[in-house]
Amino acid sequence: MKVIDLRSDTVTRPTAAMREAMMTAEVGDDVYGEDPTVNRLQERAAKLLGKEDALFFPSGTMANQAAIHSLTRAGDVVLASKSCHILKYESGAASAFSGVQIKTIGEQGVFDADEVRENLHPDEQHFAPTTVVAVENTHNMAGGRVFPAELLEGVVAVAREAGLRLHLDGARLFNAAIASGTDPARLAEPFDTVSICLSKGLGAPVGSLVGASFERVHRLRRIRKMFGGGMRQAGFLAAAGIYALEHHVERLAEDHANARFLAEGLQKLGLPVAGTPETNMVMFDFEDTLGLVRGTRARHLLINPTGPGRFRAVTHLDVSASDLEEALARLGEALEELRG
Ligand code: TLP
Repeated sequence: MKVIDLRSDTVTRPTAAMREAMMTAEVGDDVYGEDPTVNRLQERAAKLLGKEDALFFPSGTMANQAAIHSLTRAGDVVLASKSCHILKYESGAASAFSGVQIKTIGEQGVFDADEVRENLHPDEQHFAPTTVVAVENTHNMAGGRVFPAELLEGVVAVAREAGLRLHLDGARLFNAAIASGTDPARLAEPFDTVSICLSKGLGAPVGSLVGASFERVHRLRRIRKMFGGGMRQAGFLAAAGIYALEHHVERLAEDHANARFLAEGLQKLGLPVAGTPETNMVMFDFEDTLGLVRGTRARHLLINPTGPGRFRAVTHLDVSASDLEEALARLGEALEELRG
């Protein structure tokens, strides 16, 4: 029985054509800046993001945390959305490595200008300075939600006026770009640092980048080395990333259509779905968390809970519409067994 894996879009394996690109990549020592394929990827990413430069990182976590490190000083407050990845899923790195406090604001992955304004601390000895606003687009725990452009505009205006810096966790920025029909550079424009992941919906095995100014990328290079992310013949990985940027961006629309199809199917099975999926994630509820995990696993269907009674199913390059029909059939069986 074929395993259908909806745990995340991180589970994809490189396609044959991507492996070919990796195998034939020209490489060099990237710590010396001499890997031509890494350099090509960085130039390409910088251009796509409308930034002066970009730097290749081994993971989205390191990319985000290096960016935060470059934007803050120990003791600063970073404003971010509830359940944001930088706080919830990065092992406490922001406090451990940068000594910053992340304060969460808003609901469902988004916040507005007023919430930023309310959290600007007066310049007085009792208060930790709020220095950064971090946005996650699309927002993972809000079910792949796109940060609404009109809200972002207000947030950016308040942040800039108060002299704050802005970071974008754009692990799934291309999903946001495709779903909203907006150029990724436009989505990235207000931010000082923008992280993107190649190893999520884009289907590369490894790799993230941070786009920023020349000056900041210079700083990030040192931070990357300090965090242990200076890689040598990384061109083999960068080649997969270039392939992904060339061939796997437009097709994200398929994943989004598949997520909507899946959401409809889940609803037909009597599972409440949290809103209509905007991108490639479907959040749904079922009370017996462990029961459903066991029932689906027994049928070679992998879906992870994100908390008690809440599940996240993610569509990606390695699941087709017919795999999803099959997934719904297996889920239906598991539910029948559980509902008795
Ligand atoms: N997200 C993973 C898990 O860590 C939850 C997933 O399966 O979705 N930013 C965002 C918004 C992310 O969703 C992720 C990974 C990262 C950063 C970190 O990327 P990696 O895993 O490359 O460190």
